[in-house]
Amino acid sequence: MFSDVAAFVQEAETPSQVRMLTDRAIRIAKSQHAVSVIIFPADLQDLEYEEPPREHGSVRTGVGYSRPLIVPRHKDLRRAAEVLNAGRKVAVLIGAGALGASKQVVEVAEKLKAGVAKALLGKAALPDTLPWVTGSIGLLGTKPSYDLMMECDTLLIIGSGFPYSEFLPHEGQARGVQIDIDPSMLSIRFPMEVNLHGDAAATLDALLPLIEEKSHFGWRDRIEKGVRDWWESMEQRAMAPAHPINPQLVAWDLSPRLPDGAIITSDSGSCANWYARDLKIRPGMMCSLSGGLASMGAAVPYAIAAKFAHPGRPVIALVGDGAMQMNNMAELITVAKYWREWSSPNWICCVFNNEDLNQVTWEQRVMEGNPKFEATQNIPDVPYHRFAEMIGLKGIFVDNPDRLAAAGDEALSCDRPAVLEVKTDPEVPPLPAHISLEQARNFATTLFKGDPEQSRLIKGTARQVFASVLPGREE
Ligand SMILES: Cc1ncc(C[n+]2csc(CCOP(=O)(O)OP(=O)(O)O)c2C)c(N)n1
Ligand SMILES: [Mg+2]
Repeated sequence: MFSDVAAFVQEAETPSQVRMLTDRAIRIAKSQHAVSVIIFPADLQDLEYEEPPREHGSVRTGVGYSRPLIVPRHKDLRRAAEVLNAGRKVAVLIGAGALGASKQVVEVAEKLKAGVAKALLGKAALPDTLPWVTGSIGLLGTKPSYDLMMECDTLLIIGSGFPYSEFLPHEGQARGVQIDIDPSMLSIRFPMEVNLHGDAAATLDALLPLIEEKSHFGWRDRIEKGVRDWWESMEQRAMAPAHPINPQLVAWDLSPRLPDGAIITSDSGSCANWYARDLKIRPGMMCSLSGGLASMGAAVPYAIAAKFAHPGRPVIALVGDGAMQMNNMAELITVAKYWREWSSPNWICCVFNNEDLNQVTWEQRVMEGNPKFEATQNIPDVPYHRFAEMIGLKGIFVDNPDRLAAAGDEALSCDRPAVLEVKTDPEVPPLPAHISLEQARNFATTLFKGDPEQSRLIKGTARQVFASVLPGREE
């Protein structure tokens, strides 16, 4: 069960193995940034501990691990600098590997007059308040990130394994440099000219003196205009009327309300789109979600872990109702058990109650051209806020957009953890900024195949879908 996700999985069979298993598990977990699993059978737990004997077939182990600083050789840094210095339209893509290198990424982007797009796990690596940060990339990404990649002549990837090639430049369009601490990730997403195996911050520190400051601003100006236009269209999308509440409005409205130092987690589902696109991260905030596996059910456990690691900071989990029913509701009981131990009680679970497994409903509409299949997609309407009250947390319910801001403020200033349940509209499409024409055609086909929500879809938010593929038409 664990082998898919763990770098080390072993079961202890005798007490004398335990020392070796523990020492190895910890060193592997720390050195490989990976999960280690040791299984202790119940009968072994009843036995006395024994040191391993010094004899054939037995091993003794020691403790300790210090991370090395891995920096590429000077000649390779020079090759990378040559590529970056020659570029006139540089795009940077950052991922989780850039989380400790924000300062260096800003410096390199400023020198190169580049735009920076962020893979989902790198969302907190740079704030969205910088005018040349184009936001998320990919299916959950933004139009300026897409344009950045389509129009650049040079691509610098820092600490990201973002895999979707249709969102990266065409081969031959851009020259590439990549920095990654894991050499097995180099040049596997785009054919790179220079592959740098190294720690992101240390490698950029070594590279920066070799980078020439660019003096032409045309590319940068275009990026910044694209970013400004994008945020405007995000605001319009969030303000579009919906039944009853537009889910984009929830994330849009939350952004300026987020306290400094807030930690945000998201579940997998349509809210991951709003988290990726609408939520504006400021300096000092942290955020995450299940990025590699895109597994439902992570938001509340992640938010609990965040609160144990940083009990004084406000923590907010964004969760779909399907993910609540799957496991996150039960995890609220964990919150009820522990919250009094936290130095600040600010912990919020924001539930998007749309009575639908909405992300998949839309995937089936857009990717497959299938209408909503109600038997699998509809889910029961559960009073999540009342469940919260039942177990001693605060429960807040809002189904009127005019009440949303006040409800958010109430949740953020509460004297205990709160469940903020928002009744959201399942017919707002969580679609990429640039859906392909084929996807749009598939979507149009569903309308003729008898989607149960057909008439509302046609009248309502479908305009948002087509606006992104019909040139010159903004919703
Ligand atoms: C464990 C797991 N099961 C299934 C999926 C596929 N999946 C992704 S999103 C989603 C629906 C999520 O529904 P909900 O939590 O209600 O959020 P919504 O999309 O409605 O906002 C499903 C089934 C997954 N990612 N992980
Ligand atoms: Mg849902």
